[in-house]
Amino acid sequence: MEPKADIALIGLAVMGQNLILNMNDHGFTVVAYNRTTSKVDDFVNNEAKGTKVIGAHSLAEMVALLKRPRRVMLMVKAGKAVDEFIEQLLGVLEPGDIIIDGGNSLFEDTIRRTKYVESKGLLYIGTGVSGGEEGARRGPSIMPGGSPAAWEHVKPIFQAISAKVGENVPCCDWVGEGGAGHYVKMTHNGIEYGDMQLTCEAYHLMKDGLGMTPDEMHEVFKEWNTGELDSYLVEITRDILAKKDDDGTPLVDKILDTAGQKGTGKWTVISSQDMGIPITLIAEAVYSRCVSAMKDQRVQAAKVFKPKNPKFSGDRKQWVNDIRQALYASKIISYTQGYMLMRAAAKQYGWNLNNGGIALMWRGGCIIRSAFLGDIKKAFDKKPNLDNLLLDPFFKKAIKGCARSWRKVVATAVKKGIPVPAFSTALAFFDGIRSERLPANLLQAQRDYFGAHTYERVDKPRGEFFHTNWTGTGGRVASSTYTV
Ligand code: 2AM
Repeated sequence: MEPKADIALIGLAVMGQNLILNMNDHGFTVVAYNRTTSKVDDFVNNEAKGTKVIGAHSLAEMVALLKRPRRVMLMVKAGKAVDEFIEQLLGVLEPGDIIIDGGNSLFEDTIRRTKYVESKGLLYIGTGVSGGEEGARRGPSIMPGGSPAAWEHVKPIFQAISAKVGENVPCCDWVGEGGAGHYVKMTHNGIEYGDMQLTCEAYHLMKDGLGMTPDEMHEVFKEWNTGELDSYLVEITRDILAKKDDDGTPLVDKILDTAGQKGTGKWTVISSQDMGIPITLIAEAVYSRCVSAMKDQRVQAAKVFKPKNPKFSGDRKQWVNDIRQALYASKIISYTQGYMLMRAAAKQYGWNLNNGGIALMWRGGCIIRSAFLGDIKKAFDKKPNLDNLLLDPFFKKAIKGCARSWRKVVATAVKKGIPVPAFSTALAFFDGIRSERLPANLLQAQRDYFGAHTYERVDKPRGEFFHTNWTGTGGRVASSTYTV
């Protein structure tokens, strides 16, 4: 039989199934395969009934159905399963064929796999796919990286099935070489942690500081969703706050306040530590989930240290406006930090990152989709290698406009004892990054004092290192300098 299928997809869990149906909707012929082959029949006879989807019961059968170069996409559990399938596929595919991993793989695995698959003469793509089940079915954000030569072969399929913004612009573009796609997806998840924490802090301030009800806060988020905070997360927060339990009371009040996490936020923070990049807001968001999980300890400590009066005084409408601006300013800081991280990773791993394209890929389809990302895209369109998002004229003006409210909200929350780790770390970062001189001169002196780590001087060229015998009793030998 003449090979007629455009792509094969392995892994028939819900994301895989939905991507197949999405591809089918866009006119592509897809071969479906799964380790447990009974799921192939289940899928073809149920969800995929009446479509052009072809079920395969072995990898050999699957490969024989594919047009060249063959495109095989894995949507299996991250980790061992991906390596095992790559090994099996190398046995049935040919040079020039393309293996795509669309799972939530760690970028370091993707770097390794790209090199390995390329060493066998095939091409590899590791791609982030964001948007959950619904996104996969109707249009996800897709962030592919790997072997650049593979892009032209998957581009028509990926861009057809991806989310669209504006005048049919796909939320999918080439991200960069090696593990770039999965790195950008990981950073997306980290930023998602940050955005969620920021909305939670705004909610906390309104709830405890202003004594607002979920219905009142529903109205606030509804209004916020029409302005510069227009985003999927603000939209779902609006809807969550309106949802009633069976007894007619707000469901949100009945939900236990301990957050879970799957690990991609943690990966982002670990990578930032390796790279020496301060993504303080994402780190606080990850740690805030950890604090939330310490419910028993919190209950104990609350008995001893309960704040006396968390209520803010003054005009409630004005406060809500101040909180909105504090949230917006903090969000700008979070994305500034996220882009700093991706920039450092690109340098470290030799990726030619498509900065504006990343904003566009996140603009629709994924959890952090927002109008705000349109403004980030514009900033990178103007200056593709923008060092620091804060220095873009639009964001410079936005931050300056929010500064007063931002400080007022953080200062009052601190005074009243309402925790705002993300709002306040964002402000601390802002004050740090705009300080021409920080107290690290003293820190260097301390390091030199106890460890002979040396220091540079303001009155000498950079790169010249000095050591002082601070006590008159130490030796003249300095330890070697290093930077993280
Ligand atoms: P299964 O249906 O045979 O379990 C999500 O779990 C998807 O990943 C499923 O399609 C599942 O296949 C697949 N998967 C998980 N672990 C796997 C492994 N070790 N080898 C092959 N496929 C695996």
